[in-house]
Amino acid sequence: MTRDRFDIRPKALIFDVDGTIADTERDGHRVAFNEAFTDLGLSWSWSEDFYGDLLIVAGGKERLRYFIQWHKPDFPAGLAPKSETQLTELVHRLHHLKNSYYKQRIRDGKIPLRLGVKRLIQEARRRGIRLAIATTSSLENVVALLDSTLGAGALNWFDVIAAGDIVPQKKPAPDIYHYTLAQLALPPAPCLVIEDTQYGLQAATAAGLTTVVTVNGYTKTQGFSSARLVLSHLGEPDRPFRLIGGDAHGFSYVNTDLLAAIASG
Ligand code: XBP
Repeated sequence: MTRDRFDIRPKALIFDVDGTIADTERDGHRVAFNEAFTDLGLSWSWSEDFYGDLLIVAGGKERLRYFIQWHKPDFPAGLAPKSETQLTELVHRLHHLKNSYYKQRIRDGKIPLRLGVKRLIQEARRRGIRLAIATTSSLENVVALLDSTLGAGALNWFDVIAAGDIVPQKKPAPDIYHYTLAQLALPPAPCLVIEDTQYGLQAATAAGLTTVVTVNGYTKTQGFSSARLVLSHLGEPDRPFRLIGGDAHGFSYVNTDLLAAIASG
């Protein structure tokens, strides 16, 4: 497939973070939450499978609050919150601790980028496609991940890093994508999104964006009917993706030519 066949190059590529750029949910946030629980003397431990169930709630603080309110875990004497204010304080304390452990894991190199992510980001830069991030995750975590996986200075490759509590409603609400488009000063049509979850796809689609989904262990059974393309991962020249849905235009890994083909409709 040659480049000249598709002349509409996307103007911006917007990446989700958790599960899309790296498997941060299973290997990062989950493990770090467990470390935070132990630190505070809580006997709670989230298994890989159970964490998958908790992912029904987007946002680390929101997920933790949901767990405490709905799963009613045991508390050691004196630590059980007695009011909404105390619950909020506990959630913030645990989340803060979790983020410290999470960033340490990132700095220790325990969470690599997913296949093809670095190559695609570098190629997009060379071809003048603008880069952005749109995530539910906290800004500090995103910064740590980009810094340690792409190298110091990589933050500057991204025109927009839209993260966490910057918008009123997290995914599946489209707020974070509306915000990202406003910051890019672009309409949705010339932009493409890479996502990994149904919530992320819902958010991007509601903002009018065309989306490629790369599934992971937690999301492979979710429905992605509004995605343009559904893949096992972005792939590499010697490690083709598995096509799950959509038209891959004969490509075996995602590069800017495939993105141009998608942007051309
Ligand atoms: C990511 C999330 C986040 C992370 C942790 O969603 O749901 O909650 O699990 O984030 P997405 P915190 O990939 O769709 O952006 O930094 O809030 O703990």
